[in-house]
Amino acid sequence: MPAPASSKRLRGIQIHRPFIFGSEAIPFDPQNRPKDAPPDHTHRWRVFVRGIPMSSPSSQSSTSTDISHWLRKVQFKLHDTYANSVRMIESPPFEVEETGWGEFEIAIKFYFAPESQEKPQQLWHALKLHPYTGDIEKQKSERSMVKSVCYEEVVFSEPNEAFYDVLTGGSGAKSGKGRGSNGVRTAEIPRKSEGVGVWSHEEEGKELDRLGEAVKKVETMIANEKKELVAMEKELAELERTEGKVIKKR
Ligand code: SLL
Repeated sequence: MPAPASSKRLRGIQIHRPFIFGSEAIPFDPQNRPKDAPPDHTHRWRVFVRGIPMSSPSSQSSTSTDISHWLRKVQFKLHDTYANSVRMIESPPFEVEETGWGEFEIAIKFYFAPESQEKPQQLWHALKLHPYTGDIEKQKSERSMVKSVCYEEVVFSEPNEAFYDVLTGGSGAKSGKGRGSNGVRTAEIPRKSEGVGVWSHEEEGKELDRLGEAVKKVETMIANEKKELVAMEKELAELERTEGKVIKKR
């Protein structure tokens, strides 16, 4: 018989666990509409809650860290125009796939592992079907996927002992992980990832490298845009000098 979960709260301890949530949507190809979709529907979309993506070096595919040891189930509340608008997803992947015609706010409710004795928490996601950033016309004409994804962290303040073991042990809590090399409890995430889907300092480092690269890329893009703007302003000034100022008609 399992030992009763300890409900003693661990004073002064806070544990953060990262995750991402959001949506992906793709317009139907008018030549090849899904047969089961109602005639007024225009897009296929998916809303999801996942662990942090980890790119695996051996393949192009990306897995995500396991969050199912602390996240027991997720409820997605869709717009009332949907049949059975409340969708409870009891196991990973925590996602709902649908077709539709309109954008709306989705309430996402997190139910934590029962050991936690934590109340459910809710957040909102605005489903995006239409491109809203970058080259909008190009994305429309290419019928590109529209993604809207946010990073978040859930903070467990003073978790009880049983939940602490679950949080720090990942999916292998029963095998006694979640303790430091000296066998003492630790709220730290592990240094290296043992196995797939485990968030670690190593993975965090890789994510920071990826973010650093992305920042560099954006900085280069901004610098190029600035250069282009200066050149255009110069050209405009030259035109104004030779042709006179443009007077806007009302
Ligand atoms: C809008 N306020 O006007 C929003 C409402 C509703 C979205 C969006 C289809 C549901 C169904 C659907 O896309 N609802 O017919 O099953 O944009």
